[in-house]
Amino acid sequence: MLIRRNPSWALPEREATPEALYMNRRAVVAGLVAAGALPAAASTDPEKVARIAARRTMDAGEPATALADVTGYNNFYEYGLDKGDPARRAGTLRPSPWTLRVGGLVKTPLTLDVDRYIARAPWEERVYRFRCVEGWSMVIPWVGVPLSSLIRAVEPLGSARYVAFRTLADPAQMPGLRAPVLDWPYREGLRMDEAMHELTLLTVGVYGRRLPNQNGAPIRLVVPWKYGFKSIKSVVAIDFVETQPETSWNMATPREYGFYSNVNPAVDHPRWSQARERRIGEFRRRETLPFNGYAEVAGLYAGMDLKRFF
Ligand SMILES: Nc1nc2c(c(=O)[nH]1)N[C@H]1C(S)=C(S)[C@@H](COP(=O)(O)O)O[C@H]1N2
Ligand SMILES: [Mo]
Repeated sequence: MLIRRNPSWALPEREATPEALYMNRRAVVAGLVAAGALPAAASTDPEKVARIAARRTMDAGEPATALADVTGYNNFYEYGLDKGDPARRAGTLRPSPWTLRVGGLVKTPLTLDVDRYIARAPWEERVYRFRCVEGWSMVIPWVGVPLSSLIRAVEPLGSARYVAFRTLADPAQMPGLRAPVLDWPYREGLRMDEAMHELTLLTVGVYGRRLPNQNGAPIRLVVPWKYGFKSIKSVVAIDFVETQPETSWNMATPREYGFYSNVNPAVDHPRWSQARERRIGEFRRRETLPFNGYAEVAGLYAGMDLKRFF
């Protein structure tokens, strides 16, 4: 059992019970449902996806975005470029069975059967703010575990300085691969200390259920202080490497999308300001906060020029 510090974002123990209502439905209650005893996700309809027992460990301090928006307004270019395409088209993704390979510069490479992993891990519910580089944002109750737990299990070598992530690239399951919008497979990366940060979440669920396909079933990354495109979906490979890995958006438009892509209202996108954002469900735009409000990560970048390493 992990002994937890009490960082700013942690819930006091007395609030860790689900007083929260999601829309009109009750939050998932820890222990109510035996995770793993349920059928796997294979749906774009969030209501048809199996529940996961999770303990809420973190609250964003503001209401979650409506389920219909979280699962209906998506970026998942493997299914098209329109926000509604993933919900309409990702039914062809087969998230079960799913194998995630973790390797590279590690002592103990690992091949995960994701269904079994979901049945076994001590899942946490964390309500994070989520800011897309396009200027919209949401508040999303994810179900996941710190990626650090998986990293520790594979015992990275001292030479491992970055972590590279890769999405499935199967044209039979992903019609969008026919269009050369990005250099498929979708790839992302983090520096080792970013990957080890307690906020970096290896995510298998949303709103107390397994991820609907359009949200990156069956397993994805969520890095809440970075622009949304760093939160890579439907991951099949995680590799520990020595040098900064190539990442899809950076390869496509290096002037617009840096490797770090920390949310930063002071660094504009070349084609628009990043000073403000539209929270989906609200009308007025609100100010964007440095690191999306997760100031505790600032130490990761001490001494770095964040305009240069954008
Ligand atoms: N494989 C893959 N991962 C991806 C994307 C994508 O197109 N393909 N889009 C990214 C972008 S731009 C965003 S904003 C988030 C959206 O996540 P959501 O649909 O669950 O809100 O996924 C990110 N992960
Ligand atoms: Mo995004």
